Amino acid sequence: MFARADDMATMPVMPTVAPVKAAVVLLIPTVGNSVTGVVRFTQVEGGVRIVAEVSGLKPGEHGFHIHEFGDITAADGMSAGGHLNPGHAKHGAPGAAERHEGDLGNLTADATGHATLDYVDTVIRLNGPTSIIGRGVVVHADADDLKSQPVGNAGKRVATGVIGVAKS
Ligand SMILES: [Cu+2]
Ligand SMILES: [Zn+2]
Repeated sequence: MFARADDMATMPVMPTVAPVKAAVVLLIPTVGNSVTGVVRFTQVEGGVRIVAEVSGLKPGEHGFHIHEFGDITAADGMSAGGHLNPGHAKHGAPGAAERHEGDLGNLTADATGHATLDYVDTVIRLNGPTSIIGRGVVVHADADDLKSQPVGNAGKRVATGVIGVAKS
């Protein structure tokens, strides 16, 4: 929308920011661990596609969440806080009727410690008041049981990263 030229002089200049279409996370191991990876979030029809590639894990399931803070300065990852939960819901599975925004379930590592994940999440948002931008991603030592409160009993944090805006 363009204002008429004679209105422009008195109108405040409103910054325009394009909606976020994609985001990326570089996962960095917490102290004493060697888990690394990349997670991409992309806006698609019906939700946000999550594609994760993680390595250096113990074989088996590992809790995988978006946490409240993009602060990954603590050696043990605890500065990322609890699960992203703007709706004050209970912890649950990604497909559950009630869950935290940040509840992405588990990564499943193969015998070589490599895990991949690719699904479309219908709850998380790249834009708006519950946006995941600037929040943290945490990979845990143990499986998320998808029901224990408040965090699924997933144990220590083996890798953390910050969700940043990506070009695509
Ligand atoms: Cu977590
Ligand atoms: Zn949770």
